[in-house]
Amino acid sequence: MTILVIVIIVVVAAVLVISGAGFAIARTRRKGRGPVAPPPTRPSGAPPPGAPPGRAPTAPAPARAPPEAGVRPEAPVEAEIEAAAEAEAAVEVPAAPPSYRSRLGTVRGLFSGAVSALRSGRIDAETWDSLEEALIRADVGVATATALLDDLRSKVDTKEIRSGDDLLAALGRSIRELLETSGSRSLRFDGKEGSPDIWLIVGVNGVGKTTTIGKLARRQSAAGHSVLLAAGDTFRAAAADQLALWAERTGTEIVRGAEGGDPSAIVFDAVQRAAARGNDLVLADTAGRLHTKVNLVEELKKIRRVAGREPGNVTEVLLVLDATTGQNALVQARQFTEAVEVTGIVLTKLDGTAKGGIVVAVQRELGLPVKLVGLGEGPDDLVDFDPDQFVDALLATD
Ligand SMILES: Nc1nc2c(ncn2[C@@H]2O[C@H](COP(=O)(O)OP(=O)(O)O)[C@@H](O)[C@H]2O)c(=O)[nH]1
Ligand SMILES: [Mg+2]
Repeated sequence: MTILVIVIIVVVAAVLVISGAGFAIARTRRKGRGPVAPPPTRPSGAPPPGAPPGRAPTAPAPARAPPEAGVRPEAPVEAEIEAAAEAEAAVEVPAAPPSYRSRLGTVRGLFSGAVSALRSGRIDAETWDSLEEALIRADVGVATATALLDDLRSKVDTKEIRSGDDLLAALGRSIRELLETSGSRSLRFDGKEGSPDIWLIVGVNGVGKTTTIGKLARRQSAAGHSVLLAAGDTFRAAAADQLALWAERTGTEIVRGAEGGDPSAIVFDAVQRAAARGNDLVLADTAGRLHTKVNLVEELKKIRRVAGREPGNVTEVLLVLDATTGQNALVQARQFTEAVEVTGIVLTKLDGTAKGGIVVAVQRELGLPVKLVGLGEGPDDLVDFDPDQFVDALLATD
């Protein structure tokens, strides 16, 4: 009898232990965060506000970081599992860059009707209309769209182009040609001893300057640079706070000053400090107040002058343009290029806009290379502009 009771107790205890372990494993798996990260290589960061959930890898929250908006408080058990997972994967590993095809959905939608018609072999008045409408709505520019289609029409008339597929291929080649640039698309970095490279980031409010600096800080740090951020937008305190958050996330240092302070002084301090401490790259944020245009122009000129003083070496002045603003971006660009010699364009928000054709207009009308494009709000969503991938994504049917 006693033996029977002991056996029953042992069996019940075993069942409880096994089911408890199974439950814990199931919970851990449910919370799984994708593939196991390779060994840590660099400091970590948390996802930025607005980053799609689950896209950015988790990292320990920086001591000063405020709670992320929209993050659900964890239950105690989940918090424990989370803490264990975070201790394991102590640093964030940059995610693979997003593909053009996956992020250009909106502008691709404009072309899908014409592209499907051409793939099925149709070249009729409706196809031409549909192509023209897509090009114009995508903000390629009316004159450019008309010239492009006139050229293709004449090739169809002379039977140089015979099938829908050939026309599609010719269209792709023509758009690709429009994207040719005499300027280099690579970001210039001289890396002279004791003379930090400075990349100035300019553009109107809200286009994505600060976010681009955060993304660049991450990219360039990952590429082995020692990056220092200069909070040159002193117009609002929040602007420097936003940059400070990116500095924490990307493990970079920041030089900031008081709200309303002189941005040139901050950039100057940043360059001095970078030279003294061996940072090889300074990314300088600026304010973009178009409504005080005269001041802006003078301020930018001064920042550019001061940044270029010994030991500073300004190697890029990147103008950030928001693709969703379409042709307005060109107007802004002209105002900025009057003030400073811009070396390249960063076109942000190409994801989620039907105006991706602005990339053609920007390059043709400004004669400046589009160097980088923003394909999302996350820290890894800044990619080199690749015309082949862009055209391929635009005219793909899959
Ligand atoms: N979808 C998308 N949003 C972006 C991109 N770049 C910046 N943003 C968002 O645009 C808004 C303004 O960016 P911010 O960097 O503050 O602009 P700034 O005023 O020029 O410094 C923020 O909500 C960013 O998350 C991008 O490439 N794609
Ligand atoms: Mg900003």
